Amino acid sequence: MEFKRYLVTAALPYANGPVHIGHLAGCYLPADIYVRYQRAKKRDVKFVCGSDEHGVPITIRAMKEGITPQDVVDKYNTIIKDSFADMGISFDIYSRTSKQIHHDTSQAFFTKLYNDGLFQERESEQYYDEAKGIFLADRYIIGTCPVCGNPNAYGDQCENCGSSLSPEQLLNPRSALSSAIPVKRKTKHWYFPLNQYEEWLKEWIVVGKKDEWKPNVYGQCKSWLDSGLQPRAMTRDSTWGVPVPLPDAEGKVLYVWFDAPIGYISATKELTNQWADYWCKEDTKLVHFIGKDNIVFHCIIFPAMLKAHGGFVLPENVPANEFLNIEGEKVSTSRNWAVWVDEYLKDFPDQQDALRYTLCANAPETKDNDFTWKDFQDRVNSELSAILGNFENRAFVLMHKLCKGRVPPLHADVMSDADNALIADIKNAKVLVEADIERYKFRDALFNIIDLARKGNKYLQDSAPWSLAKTPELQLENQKKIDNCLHLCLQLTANLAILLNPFLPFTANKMCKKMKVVERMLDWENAGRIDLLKVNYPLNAPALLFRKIEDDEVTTQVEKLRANLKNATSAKMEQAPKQESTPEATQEKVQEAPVAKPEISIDDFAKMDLRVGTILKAEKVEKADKLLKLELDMGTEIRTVVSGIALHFKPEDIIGKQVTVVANLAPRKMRGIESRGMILMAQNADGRLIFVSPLEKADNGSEVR
Ligand code: B3M
Ligand code: ZN
Repeated sequence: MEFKRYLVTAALPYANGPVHIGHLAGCYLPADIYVRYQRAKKRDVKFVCGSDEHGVPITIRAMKEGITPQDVVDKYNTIIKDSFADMGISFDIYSRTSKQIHHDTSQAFFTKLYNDGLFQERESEQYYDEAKGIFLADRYIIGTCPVCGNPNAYGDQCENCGSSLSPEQLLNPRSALSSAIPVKRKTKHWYFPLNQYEEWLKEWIVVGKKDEWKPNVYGQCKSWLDSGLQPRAMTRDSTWGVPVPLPDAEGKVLYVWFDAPIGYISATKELTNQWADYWCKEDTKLVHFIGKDNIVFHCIIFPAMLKAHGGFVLPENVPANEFLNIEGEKVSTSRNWAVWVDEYLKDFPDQQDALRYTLCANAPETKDNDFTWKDFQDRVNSELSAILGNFENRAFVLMHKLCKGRVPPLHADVMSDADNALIADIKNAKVLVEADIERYKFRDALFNIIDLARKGNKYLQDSAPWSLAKTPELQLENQKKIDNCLHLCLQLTANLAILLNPFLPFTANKMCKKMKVVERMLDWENAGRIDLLKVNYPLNAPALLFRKIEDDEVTTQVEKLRANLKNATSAKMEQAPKQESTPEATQEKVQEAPVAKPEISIDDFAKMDLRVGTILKAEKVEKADKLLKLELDMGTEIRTVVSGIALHFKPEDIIGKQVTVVANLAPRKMRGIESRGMILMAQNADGRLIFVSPLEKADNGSEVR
């Protein structure tokens, strides 16, 4: 079918904690790439998202923090929204399910199904926590999984074996809130007859979507359908959520997985009066980007709801990603084993594209993948910087040197085979990248773009315009060859900007500024052209597109992860807790003792040369917001030490301080500065740093033993 418009959704994150880079890699970044590409193709596209502000994860977070659910969602909605905006995730709207428009829309949806006589009203016995006075559905209840024996399975799912469960199936059930043994109480709920849609779903998915959907998505759907669908309760006993719009439904709200996907519709309504075009016209392509834990809700339950309601389009595709692990371990929000987007942005301001690049190049598209800080460094330094940045920079430098800072002409009479091959590569890259993006293969697309830059580097190296400039007797002929080479390198640079734009929008924008072209040049239709930069057009001076990631930055981040882990397990989440959409969130972890280092002998200690020194000079290290360069008077010599304390002290405030120095630490280069030694600091529980100084003035260079 020829689609007239696109509606792209990204899963609504629970507003119960900040987002981590696994969320970005899982759905927000691929969705953003897809949308930016559609916009560049000038297609009619709307990109909707918002905070999921209902459900158990929010109320549990509120109980833990001792604040109201409203406080929880207000706090995290802002943090999440800002993180997305700062990372360049370009939603047309980022809404919230607590908005009136969403309450109205989801209640109207429920009412329509109710009036059509679809719901089955059932009274049943459900687990109830007498201590807390609350019914225990979903993740409020924990017990042993009947399938795999995991003692911490949830009332709705076992995260260990993936089985979908109901609270009644759990062995030895206990309340997640009080650990009390629950009792049974009668309660009434409205059930959606999912079983009645089984045949239709089989037809739609197994027959219709088998070859289109990713194997992981199709596979999960198939196994759900094969094991048979059951009616599912679409209401819950709670005071937090969208109230059930019926007269006899006091204390009942819509099940969060009933109202949350309707949030996509409410957000579109809030965005545009034309919302119905996007939701009801058959020639809309609806695409849901999600993580793998949301597949059943988007591929089975929500489509059945839409079908039951009638009048809505169904998702054309649901490209779900797998999970991203961190440094070889599963992300765990309660153990604080995660890289939080808001913290990344504080540590690496202006490095959005470095992260976007790494997360896309290493995206968990077909299997779980691993993010490591070392890999981040390698990708940035040896791909982004060494291939792409290097090519662009060389083209600019040589054009300024050999072509007077202007776009040189292309001389048809001296075109070489290599020139023609490069032109063919440029045209071909567009075709490849386009096909990859249309098939949701964003890793391959990015690889093909970097590969084009790699070809550019090789072409430049083989053409060697700098050596052509050295033979004055062939000056005229050679200048033509130089012109051709740099003309094509610059056109290639313009093409790279277009192709990269959906992936690395900040970089594409910088490239446009350097080429002095308006952003309209980035329209997709311009890709493949080799007349994008006009002959004789003066371009801006060279400047590096990317900076390298230093070893000490990697060390700092890895240490930070480990320190967070220690704090989370020993302080048991005293500070603001993080995202709690994972199961362990509702469990109280057994308190671990702070990690002590192994015993050492006096000889081990004696290996250290600790000495007193005085800070003579302190200055910030350029482009490293954490580092100070210190000059220390060590009695017999002046030493340079680079120290990661810049966020804690102003340079002028620490001059004259006496400090303890590890004087025999092997020298290390940080940001090109050789650091000889390390100063000792104590760190308070609140993170504050305090100098370890002698109580009285000591001689510089005196030994500390
Ligand atoms: N909030 C689950 C999650 O954040 C849920 C997604 C809703 S999408 C309609 O993993
Ligand atoms: Zn299990």
